[in-house]
Amino acid sequence: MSVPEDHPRAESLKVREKIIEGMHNSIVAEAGLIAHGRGEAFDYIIGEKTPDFAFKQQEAAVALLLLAEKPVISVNGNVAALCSKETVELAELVGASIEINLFYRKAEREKAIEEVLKEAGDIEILGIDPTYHTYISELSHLRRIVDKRGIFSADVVMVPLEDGDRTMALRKMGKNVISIDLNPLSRTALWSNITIVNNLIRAFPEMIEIAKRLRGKDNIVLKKILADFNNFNSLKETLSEISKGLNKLAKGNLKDPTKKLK
Ligand code: PTJ
Repeated sequence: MSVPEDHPRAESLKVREKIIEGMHNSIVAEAGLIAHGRGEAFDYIIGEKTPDFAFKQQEAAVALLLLAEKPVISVNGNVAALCSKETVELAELVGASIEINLFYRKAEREKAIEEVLKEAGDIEILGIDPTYHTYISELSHLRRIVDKRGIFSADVVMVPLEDGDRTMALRKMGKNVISIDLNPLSRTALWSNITIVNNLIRAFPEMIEIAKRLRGKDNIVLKKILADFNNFNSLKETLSEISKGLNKLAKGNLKDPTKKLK
């Protein structure tokens, strides 16, 4: 469907269309539509723009990616449909590998996601060649299949838009996990080393700009950014800022649009 430009929620509808198109092209799982809707609800609450707390989370995440010896960005259907170009650009800037890792794993989806990533840039895509498959023993579902050259041997794994048990398993394997999740209360959010509470459609381009700024910096500068960051405190700050915003609305900032009718 083409979205009317004068629709008050045109931008949000365009993103929805990308997800729906992704589902028809086998990139997005059916459940990915539900996940997207959950994300939309949280995004509404943070005002559909990047809050200050998310800028700090994004900066810490980029510092960790730049300091990593073997960073990997894990891609699923929603990420591929919304941010394939940005995923490739960020990976190139921070020297990360890209690995496809799906909950609803099907060869057809892997192929479609690989194609869209390859269109975005000439980069090797891990996770789909069975020669290199190994398993995360803690997991019983299909996300357990990982690439020996990628997630399995990585020191830092970025998991935008994730279901929580893999994050827990990766942490138990000693890996550092960066997640992007609009729900600050999810298991993914609570178990990550760095949780970015932002929409990935804003987080990725902003992280690209941060990576360009931090790339040439000394490791001491990057380590200082990380030392100043604590994920649990950051999540508490996130919840506090969200509550403050809602309280302000409740106490008078919410404008009654129907007043125009009187
Ligand atoms: O592509 P697959 O097969 O790997 O399947 C992926 C899905 C999305 C189906 C799977 O990972 C899943 O079920 O995820 P959940 O458990 O629904 O979690 C998704 C989380 O991402 C929720 O907390 C949402 O609030 C959040 N979310 C959704 N859209 C966005 C988002 N966070 C950031 N940006 C978004 N655009």
